[in-house]
Amino acid sequence: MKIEAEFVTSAAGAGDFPRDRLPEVALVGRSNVGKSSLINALVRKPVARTSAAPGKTRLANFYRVQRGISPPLYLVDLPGYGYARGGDMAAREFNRLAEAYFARAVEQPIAVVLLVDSRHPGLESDVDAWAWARSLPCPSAVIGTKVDKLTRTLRTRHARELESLFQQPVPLVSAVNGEGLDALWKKIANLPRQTAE
Ligand SMILES: Nc1nc2c(ncn2[C@@H]2O[C@H](COP(=O)(O)OP(=O)(O)OP(=O)(O)O)[C@@H](O)[C@H]2O)c(=O)[nH]1
Ligand SMILES: [Mg+2]
Repeated sequence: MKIEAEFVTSAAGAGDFPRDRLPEVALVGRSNVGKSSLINALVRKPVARTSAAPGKTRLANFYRVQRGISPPLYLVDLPGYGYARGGDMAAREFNRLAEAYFARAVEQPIAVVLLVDSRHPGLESDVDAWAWARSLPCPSAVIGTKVDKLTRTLRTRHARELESLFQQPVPLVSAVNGEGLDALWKKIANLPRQTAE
């Protein structure tokens, strides 16, 4: 399947978001969980900057993506929450940007995808983030990253734990070996137009 992807803009606040009303899929999750890497894996091109050190993505970055004959959409890479070295400043910065970003959900289709590290199910910050995501007027989904790092036994155990925590199937994906990416595409392609539960 042919995938076209291009970086469009970095947004620091309300005035900077695209205005063309394309559906958007926003990736949120702790710093270092693999948001930028997942975008690169989904579009099979290194469009987003990644780093082994947390706190790499500091603005909302918009990538215009078209997969096969599906209508185009934006994948939106948001800064991570819980960026240790940035402390409270980074948390406030994330909140401010996220608030401005998701305020647009009343005007246009935005879906929120929460990424959690499949090695660490049930972190308090992830559970809090899920409650917050569910409170938005947006359809939402949760996925587990870095599944390539799990043994077979842990994969089964953590998949069950994640499903029970988030009360829905939690697809496990890897940006390193591509596992789960086709299924994820199917899940997110129509997500922005679905109604929030
Ligand atoms: N093994 C493995 N490593 C991954 C995977 N996805 C990301 N990583 C690694 O995790 C680290 C963080 O990845 P990023 O994509 O930069 O994480 P991020 O969520 O964008 O982080 P911030 O921008 O700081 O919020 C990098 O060292 C990646 O190589 C994966 O699926 N498997
Ligand atoms: Mg990033």
